[in-house]
Amino acid sequence: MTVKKFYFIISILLVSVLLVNCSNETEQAAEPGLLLGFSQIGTESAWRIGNTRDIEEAAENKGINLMLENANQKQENQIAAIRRFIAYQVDVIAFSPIVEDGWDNVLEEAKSAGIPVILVDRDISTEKEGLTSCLIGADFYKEGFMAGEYLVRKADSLGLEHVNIVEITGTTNSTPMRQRQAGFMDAIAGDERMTVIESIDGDFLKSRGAENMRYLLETYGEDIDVVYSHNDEMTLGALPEIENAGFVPGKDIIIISIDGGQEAIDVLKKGKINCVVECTPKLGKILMETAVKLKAGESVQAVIHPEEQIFSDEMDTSKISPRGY
Ligand code: GZL
Repeated sequence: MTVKKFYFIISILLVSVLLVNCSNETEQAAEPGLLLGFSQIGTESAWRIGNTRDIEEAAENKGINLMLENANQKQENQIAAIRRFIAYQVDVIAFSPIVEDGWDNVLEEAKSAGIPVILVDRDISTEKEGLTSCLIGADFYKEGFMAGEYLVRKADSLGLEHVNIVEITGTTNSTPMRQRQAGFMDAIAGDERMTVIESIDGDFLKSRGAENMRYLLETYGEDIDVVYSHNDEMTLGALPEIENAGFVPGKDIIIISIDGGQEAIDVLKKGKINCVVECTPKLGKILMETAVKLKAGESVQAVIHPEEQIFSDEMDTSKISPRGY
């Protein structure tokens, strides 16, 4: 074999190895990104807006194609969106159910289409097995329990003998409403000083928080010792009503709230709210990681709860770092 022929054969071999590598790389690059359909409840609160933003950022960071639909607080819009995701044959469906009931039919359709479903933030109530793969969201019962435990400590520190509580709840039949109420009631159950004089649905909305607080002040006036509000929006709606009625929130009336958004934390720092239980909206990263695992056919945890804390007038609130929502 001449030297010339030897080098020719070597160069052919080198070029073919390079071509094989390139084709593998293009196959890897051509691997289609995951398509995730997400039905979001709406834009009812700073928490919800922060949650949407976090999910969008996490999808972008992970290279996941996100089809996000806003249901404007209507369950029928969420059901229609899930049906569109099925028709579009997305890889994974995720949604935050505005209420717990009424999902069986559409989730049976997703199951029949072989599309895994992730619950984000809130849960569903169903007798059927295997409709969803995972719930990623807060332990709302624990949030309510922490709020109740704070009130017991506050009553002790103030030497209160009777504590009249009004509760402004979130959307009736939603998971956060049901469990924040259950946790709070369980935490105060053994304490004879505590009386819940009325619970009223504020639907997590600022306007309803104000409206409900006006009614409660007109009805019970100075008999109100505590407002337990299921989210910051309703709390922020209630505060001006309390002041308009001549009471000092945080002093004349103990104010307990949940979410932990920046606006409520700023009011906590001014002493007009006494306690804010954190409910983080930052679920995007774990959602994307879970969606990738499900698309790959891997098993995932059935329930994933983020770590959460409590902010209150028991601590140096000046040290609370920026909240990001
Ligand atoms: C809680 C979430 C609730 C927030 C509200 O995870 O479902 O819905 O507490 C939001 O602010 O409207």
